[in-house]
Amino acid sequence: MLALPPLYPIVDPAVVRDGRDPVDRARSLARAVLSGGAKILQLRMKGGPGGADAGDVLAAAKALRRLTRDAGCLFIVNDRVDIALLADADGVHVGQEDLPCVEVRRLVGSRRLVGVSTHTVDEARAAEADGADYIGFGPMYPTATKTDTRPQRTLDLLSEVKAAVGIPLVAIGGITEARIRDVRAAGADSVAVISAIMAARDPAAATRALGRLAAAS
Ligand code: TZP
Ligand code: MG
Repeated sequence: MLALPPLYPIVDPAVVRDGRDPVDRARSLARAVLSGGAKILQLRMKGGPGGADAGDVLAAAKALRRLTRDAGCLFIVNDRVDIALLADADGVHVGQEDLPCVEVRRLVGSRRLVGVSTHTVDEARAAEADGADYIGFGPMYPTATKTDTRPQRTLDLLSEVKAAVGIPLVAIGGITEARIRDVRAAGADSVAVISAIMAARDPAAATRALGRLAAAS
């Protein structure tokens, strides 16, 4: 079975609006996360109205692929199977509203990882049956990063979902230093973090601190 690093940082340049080009921002955030010791990193750059152009997402993915490869870090692309393949990512992460897991697996083959966001025991079981390598589960706590989330999940439900599947579970949503211990104790194999790293004054230090806590709990 896949052994996921206990901290799963997600680089989302939209969380920090500093007037810089989003590709530059993604690159410098990824550098910081890697210098903080990340062993897996996901690029999340949403498209659509007000979002990133596909060309920018591809450019960022290619840049992050180079950086993660040099650092010995797994690289996952959110949503976009095409961009994951073009950038030679190690995997792709899809939600319930993206392409179905079975079809994603057909496209990426067995060599790349497929992660699927889930919110219920049934979704988690279906993701595993459809060939996912790991599941995301959340949102565990209030979050401003994703506005179209399902209602907050409980730690008890996390434990139930973890017991229902044999693949690793990554908890997500509002995870901070103060919350890592509870989420890990409930059964999360890994914790995905966006704003507690992206919006930190020092994203490298935040990654290091969160990574240490995640590994110790
Ligand atoms: N899926 C469920 S909650 C969430 C996603 C992508 C956002 C998590 O971001 P943050 O800033 O760590 O709460
Ligand atoms: Mg998605």
